[in-house]
Amino acid sequence: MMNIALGFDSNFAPYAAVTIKSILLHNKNVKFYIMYDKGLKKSDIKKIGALIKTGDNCSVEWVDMTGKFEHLSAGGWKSKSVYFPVALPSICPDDRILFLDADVLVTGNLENLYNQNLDGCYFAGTQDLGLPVTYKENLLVTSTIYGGKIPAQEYYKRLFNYTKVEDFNDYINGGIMLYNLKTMRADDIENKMYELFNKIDFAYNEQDCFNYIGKGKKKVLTKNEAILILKNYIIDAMPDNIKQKYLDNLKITTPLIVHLIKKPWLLPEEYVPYADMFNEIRKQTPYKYHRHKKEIFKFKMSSKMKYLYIFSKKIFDSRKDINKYMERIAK
Ligand SMILES: [Mn+2]
Repeated sequence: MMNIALGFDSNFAPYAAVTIKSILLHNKNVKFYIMYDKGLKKSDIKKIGALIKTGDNCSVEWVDMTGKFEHLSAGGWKSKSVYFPVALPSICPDDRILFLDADVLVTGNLENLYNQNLDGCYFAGTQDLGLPVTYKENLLVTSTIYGGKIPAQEYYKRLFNYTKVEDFNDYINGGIMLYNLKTMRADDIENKMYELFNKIDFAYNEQDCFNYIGKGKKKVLTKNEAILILKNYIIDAMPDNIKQKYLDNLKITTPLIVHLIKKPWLLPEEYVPYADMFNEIRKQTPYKYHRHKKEIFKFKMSSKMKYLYIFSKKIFDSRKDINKYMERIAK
């Protein structure tokens, strides 16, 4: 049996359904832990619950997180849902759980990944190839402990003692994380993280906090296990060695887990790797007719200033588009 956790609201339910369906297509005996609060409608709970029931020996535990993080003093703009994964050690009594963002696709059987050796580690995850860009470009990040906006290099120097891009080699992206709950509980990581949140306003929320507390106790997944799909402006600004890593990741035919940080439903006019897979799986969910408003093309009709709305049928996924994309980002 595998435990898999997700947390989302009604805005993300249609995409979470794709993540869940992608898991069900290749895996059986999964227990889902779905964390939610008042942002998730009953109708979505019903739909997602019914979808999970179609899986082979799969079940779901709905975990109501309402009010759970009232004692945490995160910046007012932050949704409390950023803390959902932090609470997993006290939610799931087993030794491990796989947390996935609701913008993730699973392409195969997760058992080997799930059961890998995690001795001495709190968690395993994929390297975040976006943060080295933020660091190299010295972009402003927000952390109120340092008076609001602060250049990334100064923030990571003060907090993490990072001094170069290579220090991010084991900086894990929070969207795909395999937790060693046993070790985390033994070291009381959950409560230590709550204490940290009250002391430090992390720029990248729980992701920064996990990396901070997990120093020396993180395992980086291989590119066959998990990759990220990043936005074009991040790829364009990548240092050469990071860009090479990213391009190598894209050459993997079927990484087991794909995190769509560049979301096909927000950029229907652009080529997004794995968009065709996303669209295929979406057809098999209760949300098959749901479209984000950005997926609806708007055409101006003649001079009468009327608008014609047409559902976008095509997400650019031909070989030609892939080649064009690879050429463009390789520049
Ligand atoms: Mn994500």
